[in-house]
Amino acid sequence: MMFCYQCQETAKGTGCNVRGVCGKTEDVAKLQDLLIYTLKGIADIIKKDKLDVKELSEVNHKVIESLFMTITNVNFDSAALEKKIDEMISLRDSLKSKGTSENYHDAATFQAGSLEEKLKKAEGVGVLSTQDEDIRSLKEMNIYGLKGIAAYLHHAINLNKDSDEITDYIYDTLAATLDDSLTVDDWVARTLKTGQYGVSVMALLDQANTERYGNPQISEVNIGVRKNPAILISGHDLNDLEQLLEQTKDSGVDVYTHSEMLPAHYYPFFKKYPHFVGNYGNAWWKQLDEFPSFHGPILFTTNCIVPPRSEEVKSRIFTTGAVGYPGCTHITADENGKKDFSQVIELAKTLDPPDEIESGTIVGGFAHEQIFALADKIVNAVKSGAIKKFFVMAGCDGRMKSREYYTEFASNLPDDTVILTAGCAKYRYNKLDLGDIGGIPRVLDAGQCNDSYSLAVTALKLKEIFELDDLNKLPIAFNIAWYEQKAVIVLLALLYLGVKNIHLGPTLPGFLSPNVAKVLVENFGISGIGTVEDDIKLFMENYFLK
Ligand code: SF4
Ligand code: SF3
Repeated sequence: MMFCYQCQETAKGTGCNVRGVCGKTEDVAKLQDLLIYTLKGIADIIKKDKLDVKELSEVNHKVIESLFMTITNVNFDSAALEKKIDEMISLRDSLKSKGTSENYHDAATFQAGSLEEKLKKAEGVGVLSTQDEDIRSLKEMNIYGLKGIAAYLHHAINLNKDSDEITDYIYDTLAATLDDSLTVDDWVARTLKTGQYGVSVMALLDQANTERYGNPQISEVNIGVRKNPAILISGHDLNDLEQLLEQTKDSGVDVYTHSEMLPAHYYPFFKKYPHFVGNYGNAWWKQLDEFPSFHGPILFTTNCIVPPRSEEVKSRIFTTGAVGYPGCTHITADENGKKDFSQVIELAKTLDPPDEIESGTIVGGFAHEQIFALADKIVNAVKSGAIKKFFVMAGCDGRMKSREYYTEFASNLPDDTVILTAGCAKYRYNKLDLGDIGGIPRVLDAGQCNDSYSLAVTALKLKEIFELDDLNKLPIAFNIAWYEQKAVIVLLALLYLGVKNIHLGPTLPGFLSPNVAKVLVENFGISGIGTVEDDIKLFMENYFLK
C-alpha cells in the first residue's frame, strides 16, 4: 500500500493510499519514499563522518534536485525516479567509502536491486514507518519544509547562488529523521528552525533573481494572444525562461507564461524580448482546459504538472529539471547548465497559434523595492484611514470547490482594504475588478510563491515605519491558501518571523496530528477558514491604531 499525505488535496483529508488524487501511481509514490530514504542515508553518512558539505557540491546539488522531484505535481515518471534512486545509492556508497563510521543507519547501507525489490523496500520506509503519530506529523512537516527549501535553492543554484549553510541544514534535518531519540519538543524547536532556513533560502533566491533580472516593477501583462505559433512555459525557473527566450529570438515563435511563470513579466530583464507576449490562462489546475486551445508546445520547468487527458496534449508537453512525465520528452542541461530547446521550437513552428481565451491586461510587480518606492503613499493612506487593512493572501491555488471561498472573500472585502498576494493563489482574485485606493491597486501581486518573502520584507518595513515592537500590531491579516510543500515552507517561515493568527485553508494539513495542530493553535493562533462573512468580520474587528 502507498501512503502520502503531503498536499492539501490528500484523499479524505487524511492520506492517499490507493492512488494519489494528484494522479501519482502507487509505484511512483513508493519510489519517492525510497528516494527520500536514500537521501536520509546520505545525510547519515555526512553527519556521522563529519564530512564538509563545501567539498560535496555535486552530491549536494543532486540531493536538492532529488528532494524537488518528490514535491507534489513535479514528477510522475517511475523510470526517472528509479534511475535517480540508483544514482543516489551509488553516490551514497562512494561517500561511505571515504568515511570512518562503523555505525551507519540502514538508510546508508541498504541495496536497492530490481524495481520489485525497490518497491518492497519502500513499503517499510515510508511515512507510516514512524509509529508515534505526533513525531510522524512533525517529522513529515519538516521534510515537506525541506522539499520547499530544496526547490527554492535549486532555482538559486541555477543562477549561481548557492549556500552551504542551507545545504548543511537540509542534511542535519534529514539525518535527524533517523534519530528515534528525538522528542516532540525537539521536533517543535526544529520546525521553527526549518522556518528560519525558509526565510534564508527565499532571501537567497530573491537576491539571485533580482541581481540577474532586476527588481520587479509595476507591469501590465497582456492576457490576450497574437497570431504567431507559440510556446507556453510553466513553473518557477527563471533561468530556463531566459534560455528559452534567447533561443526563440527572431524565430517567429512567441513565448507565453502559464500559472507561476506569470511574474517573470515584472522583471525589467525580460521586457527586452518583443516575442515574450503575455500570460495565457490561469493557475496550474486549469491546464486541462487551457492546454488544448493553446496548440503549441508546453515546457514545464517545475510543478505543477497535471496528467494530461489526451495524447495530443501529451505530445506537446516537454519537461526539464526535476519535472518528469512518462512519455513526454525531457530536456537535460549540459555540464554548463545550458539547455537545448531546439526541438520545442521546431515543433512550435509546425503548430497553430493559440486560440484567444481572454483579452486585456492584468497588473503586478509589487515586490519589495516597488513597494518601498510607493511607501510614502501607502503610509499616508494608512494614516489617513483610506487603507484600513492589508490582507496577505499568498500561497497556492487548487481544484477543490471550497477554494471559491477565496474569490468570494476578495470580492467581499471592504473597499478600504488591500490584498497582498504571491504564488498561484492570486488567480482566484487577480482578474476581479477591485479598483484602487488613491492610485494603489487593491490587489498587489509580489510574484511567485517564493516572493512571499517580499511580503514579509514589506511587513517588517511597515513595522519599522510605524515604530511598532511587534509585527502582529500591524494592520495586516494573513489568510493563506496552501496546496503543496513550498507553501509549507512559506508558512513555517512566517511562523519563524513571529506572525500570529494565520488562517490556513481551504483545509488544514492532513499531516497535522491532533496534538500537533493543538500546538500550532495554542502557540501561533493558527486556524482554518470559516464562512466568508464571519472571517471578514473577525479580521476587520482586530484593527490596530484604534
Ligand atoms: Fe495524495 Fe497529494 Fe500525495 Fe498526491 S501529493 S498522493 S494528492 S497527498
Ligand atoms: Fe502553485 Fe503548484 Fe503552490 Fe508556487 S504552481 S505556488 S501550487
